[in-house]
Amino acid sequence: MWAVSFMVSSFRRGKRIRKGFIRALAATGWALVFCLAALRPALAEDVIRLRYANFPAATTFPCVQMEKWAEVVRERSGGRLEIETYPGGTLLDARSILRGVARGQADIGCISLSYHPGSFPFFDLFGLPLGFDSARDAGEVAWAMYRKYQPKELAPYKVLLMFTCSPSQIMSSVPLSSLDDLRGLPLRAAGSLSDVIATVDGQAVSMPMSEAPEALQKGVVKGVFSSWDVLKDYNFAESCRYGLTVDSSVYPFVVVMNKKAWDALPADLQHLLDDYADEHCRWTGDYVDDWGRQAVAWSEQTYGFELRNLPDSDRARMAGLTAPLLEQWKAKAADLGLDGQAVLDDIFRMRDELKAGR
Ligand code: 3IO
Repeated sequence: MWAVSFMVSSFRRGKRIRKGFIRALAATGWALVFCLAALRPALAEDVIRLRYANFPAATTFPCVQMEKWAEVVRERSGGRLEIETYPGGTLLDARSILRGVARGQADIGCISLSYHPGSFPFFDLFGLPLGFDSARDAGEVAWAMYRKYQPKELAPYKVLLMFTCSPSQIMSSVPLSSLDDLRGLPLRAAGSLSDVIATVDGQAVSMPMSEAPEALQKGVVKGVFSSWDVLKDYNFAESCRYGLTVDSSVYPFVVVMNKKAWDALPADLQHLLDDYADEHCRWTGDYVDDWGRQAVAWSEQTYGFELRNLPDSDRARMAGLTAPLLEQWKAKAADLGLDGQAVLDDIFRMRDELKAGR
């Protein structure tokens, strides 16, 4: 009998101990939940996920800046903004990103404005020869002009960023040393930069950069008119063993966001993105300028890439031949109700201030 009563009492004591243990466990659990809530990145439902579409290969500068931006906004938002990046046309390709962002197939998209002839009459100007010697300066001025003139062509979007590539050069599978060597040479370009090639009697073949590797491989083009970074990032130096430094125009880029997606963001996150924009545009310009120089050195070492400089007399000739493109742009600006010369004066003033500051 005594044995049975002992067993019952110890069973009750055990039950009490077990109850206490469960309570302590629950309390610790709740404490943990509160701690995690205080230490955002927190509960999954707080995180806003945005889809960011990009067209060129992941190695290229437009995608490098995308990853950098995603990382910075995740950090600065304490994990509340999560950017899902889609490089290399994995969500939308070069020709469909702009429409895709407007329709909400992507929240954010990186656009090379030159791929949309006629759609960006104001920013067509930034693909013409404006005398910039770096992406850093060209991008800073483009971004400043966007904010000052707020061109209607970008009104359907929230513009997050603006930057450009470095001044365009010619990389080719045939040796080049003068402007005359460009006559009839099929070169990959786009938008205003195709107009530049046409004025020097080259044969511009317009296509997005993402289609250039195949065109080069098939021999549809004999070279590329763009900045040096692609020699390495697309391995163009393998087929383009010759470079001609012409220091021509830049390709302007814009990073746009779907307006509804933007309006749905909490105000503090909107401010976070706006506050970071200047710094990021400058970072991108510096990155591509520096990377382009490294790409030339790499191409020389890896493929014996040969670099020549367009002679001064040809540079002057090229400037003369392309000058009418600026006049044509001014005429189009007048149709938009803009004083084109005033815009150009603004650009040149800011360009020279930046040059003087260096
Ligand atoms: C460019 C575009 C995609 C990837 C790398 C790049 N480097 C320079 C450019 C500019 C250009 O040629 C273009 O088509 O936007």
